[in-house]
Amino acid sequence: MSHGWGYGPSNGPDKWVENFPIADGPRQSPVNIVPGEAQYDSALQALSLKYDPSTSRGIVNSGHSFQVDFADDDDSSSLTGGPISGTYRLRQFHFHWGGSDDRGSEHTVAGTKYAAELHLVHWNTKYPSFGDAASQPDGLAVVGVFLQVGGAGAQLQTVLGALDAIKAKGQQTTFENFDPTVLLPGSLDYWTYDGSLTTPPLLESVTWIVLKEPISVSSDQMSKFRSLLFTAEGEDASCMMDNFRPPPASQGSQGPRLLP
Ligand code: SG7
Ligand code: ZN
Repeated sequence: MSHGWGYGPSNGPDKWVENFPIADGPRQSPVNIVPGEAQYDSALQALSLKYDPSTSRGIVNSGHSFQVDFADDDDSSSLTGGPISGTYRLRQFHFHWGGSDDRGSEHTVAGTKYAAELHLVHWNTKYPSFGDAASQPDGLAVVGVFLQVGGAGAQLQTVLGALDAIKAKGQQTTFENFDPTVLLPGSLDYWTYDGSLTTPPLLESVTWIVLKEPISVSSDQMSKFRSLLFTAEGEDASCMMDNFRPPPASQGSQGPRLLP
């Protein structure tokens, strides 16, 4: 993995352990969620997501995905309730997707892969900054939303419309007045477990909150995701796709606790 991590045969998920030994750690993500094995926890609260559109700032091609960044200097876009204590601020959202519609999500549900997965990344305000929180066991909370191929998602189109301006790695543009609430499904029912970042450095700092209900995306919209490039301007173009870490092939009996 001499040229940095990625999603190819020489630097992809199977190789990450060489530079990031925590890849074999006890609370790694993603996982295959087996609904029948999840345990109901009556103590869990409803999720409360309150987002202020005035906090959206910009959209950037990171070379691994693209993300929409938010101002996080106050609590105006934040997550409370659900499995977490205190307040977690929205930092960014991004997606993972496949090279075809039959794969792309990181979490799977009873082995089922979705075409893509949206991640809304929040950090615990008991720490001074996102950077400090990212290495704490209760530092981050990521809400995962599956994208299922069907009718076009009208709200998703606002995001996809910005991608022409950030085709290459490192490109960015402003993305203002966007409320990510519009990307959520009707029901906020969720599964939760303690896990990790799904990319290097794979830090075991994430409370995962995976929504049960998927949102809809058309096959045409999925093609738009794949028009992005992993590569910078001037390099040999490589289309951004299959930028997901799959769950482990077999999940040991020490697997995560899943709660509905
Ligand atoms: C994506 O997923 C990016 C990363 C993110 C990573 O590659 O959005 O964000 C940045 C700033 O590069 O890493 C620390 C972090 O948020 C992993 O996030 S994930 O576990 O939710 N998939
Ligand atoms: Zn992610």
